[in-house]
Amino acid sequence: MLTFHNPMHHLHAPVHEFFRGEKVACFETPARAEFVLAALQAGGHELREPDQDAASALAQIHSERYLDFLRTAWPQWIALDPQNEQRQPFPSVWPVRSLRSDIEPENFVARLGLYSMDNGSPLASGTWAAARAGADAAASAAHSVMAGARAAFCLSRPPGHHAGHDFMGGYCFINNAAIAAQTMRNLEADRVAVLDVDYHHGNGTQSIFYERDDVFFASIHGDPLTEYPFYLGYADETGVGDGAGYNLNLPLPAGSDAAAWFAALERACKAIGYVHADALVVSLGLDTFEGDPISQFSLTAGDFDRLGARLAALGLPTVFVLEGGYAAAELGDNAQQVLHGFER
Ligand code: SP5
Ligand code: ZN
Repeated sequence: MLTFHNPMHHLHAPVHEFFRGEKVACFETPARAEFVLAALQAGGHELREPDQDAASALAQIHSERYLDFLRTAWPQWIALDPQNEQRQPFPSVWPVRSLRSDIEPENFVARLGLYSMDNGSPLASGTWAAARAGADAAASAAHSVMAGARAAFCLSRPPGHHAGHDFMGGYCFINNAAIAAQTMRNLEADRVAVLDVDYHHGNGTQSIFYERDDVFFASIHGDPLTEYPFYLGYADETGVGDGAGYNLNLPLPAGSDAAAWFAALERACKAIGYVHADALVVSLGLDTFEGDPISQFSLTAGDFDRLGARLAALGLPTVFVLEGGYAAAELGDNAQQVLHGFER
């Protein structure tokens, strides 16, 4: 499968995050993409660097002030103290209910809170460069499919599906799947379906398209009552306004088996048929894998092949966008299985 890989991804390399008050090593690492790149290279897939500029789709998906913040965040952090080069900024205060989110405070850490949904998405010196190049990779994959390729894979990190119109979160900064869907809309596609199979609900993608009927969003994920992102992803979220009926959440209890997962996939695929989508974006999180260190579904390599085959049967021009998946050493094989199943 034609694969657009992000040559800048390694510039986003934060060292630690927090878990239960302890500093732990980051789960979302450059090695993840390197394992996938090696597996696809070995599998004979055609690898290319991005050849499209995502600027126009970026301006449609994210707010200008959020993008300005993201682009300038690291220099502002260093300006506070040159020693910050060795430190990672984390937000410590958020504009929750009753506080004002229309104010842009001067304090950097306060602004970081304004633009973050959690304290689990550390910034690094090259976060903007890596995420911005990832948007180009997503736009490039979308362009290639609209120009006639059967499918394309956007091999990039950091991932994107938790990032909303004006916030980062869940290791995500720019919503690559939304960039791909918007790029397809800007070309020939009248309605794009985004199918999110990451273990975690794609709250950012859902919220970006929630009032739109030209992008249908469906997600299969761990029940947010117990799983991140907790505050979105419930079955009663079906869209509003023009978007009413164009959002489908299929939460499954943590620990659900492959049979339950594929039953949900069948429902999502049926819905994609009902809405007459003419193009598909797959938010391909591989953290549904049985060996994933932070997730609790139990798909195997063989199940990923089956997933790819089922998606191919939809018969739509398809862009795959890499999202999560933290069993790094197995990530390449699992991605390769999806593409193999799709192309079988
Ligand atoms: C793109 C994506 O998959 N983002 C996931 C963000 C999850 N953030 C919460 C991580 C919590 C880590 N919990 C560690 C549990 C170890 N037993
Ligand atoms: Zn995930």
